[in-house]
Amino acid sequence: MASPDAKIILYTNHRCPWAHRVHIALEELKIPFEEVIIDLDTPRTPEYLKINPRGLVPALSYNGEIIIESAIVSQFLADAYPSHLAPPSGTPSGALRRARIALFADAFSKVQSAIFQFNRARTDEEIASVEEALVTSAAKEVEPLLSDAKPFFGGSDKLTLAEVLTGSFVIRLLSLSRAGVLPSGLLLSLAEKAPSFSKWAQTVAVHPSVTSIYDEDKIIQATKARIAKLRAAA
Ligand SMILES: N[C@@H](CCC(=O)N[C@@H](CS)C(=O)NCC(=O)O)C(=O)O
Repeated sequence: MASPDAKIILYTNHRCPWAHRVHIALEELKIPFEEVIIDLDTPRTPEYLKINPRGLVPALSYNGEIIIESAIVSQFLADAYPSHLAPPSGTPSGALRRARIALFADAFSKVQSAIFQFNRARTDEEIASVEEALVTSAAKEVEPLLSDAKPFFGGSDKLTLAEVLTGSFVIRLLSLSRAGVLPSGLLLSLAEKAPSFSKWAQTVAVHPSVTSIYDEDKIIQATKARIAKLRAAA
């Protein structure tokens, strides 16, 4: 178990869904941390590039040791602070559950990439094809893995590492669809073709650790602006 007195600094930006993963983990684990907001609208400073040479957020400093990449940071926190998020991997059953969570995150990544493809779709046909790809991935890849969700992954009554890794994308999927930034029929198609996914997503999107740093209005405006810019440039 990590020291409760560990000094944790999270380099983040609240509009970033990857950084949002780490916020969910820290919130679930109730770990105190210092937050440093990195301005993503200007080039990274040499100081920040020393912390993360990739220039991306998030980065986490744990007693001065830097960890980068949101999935790795989330996994590190789940390992260092044993909790309801994931069992220790040192037993066969713990290792198996970890493997199930890793597969879930892998399956979800197909839905995740479709969410981003909407940004680049310009014509109605392109939008419809991305929508179909998203619903198909949710129905074929993710739905079977959520058949025992209760309401969270693997029958858990508490949020797990599976939701830490996916919650920031789930909340965007739901809120951007409701705001009409993503196709408004998307949620209905998901409810019809991927009912377990749809029910799980609605629970995840209102969970306090998932909503805690999510500024819906700002994300909607920023996403609209980004789509308009990409389409104008295309
Ligand atoms: N694979 C990285 C992706 C992180 C990422 O792409 N972060 C974006 C913000 S959402 C970033 O820092 N972009 C730098 C920039 O926009 O210049 C992770 O999971 O941590």
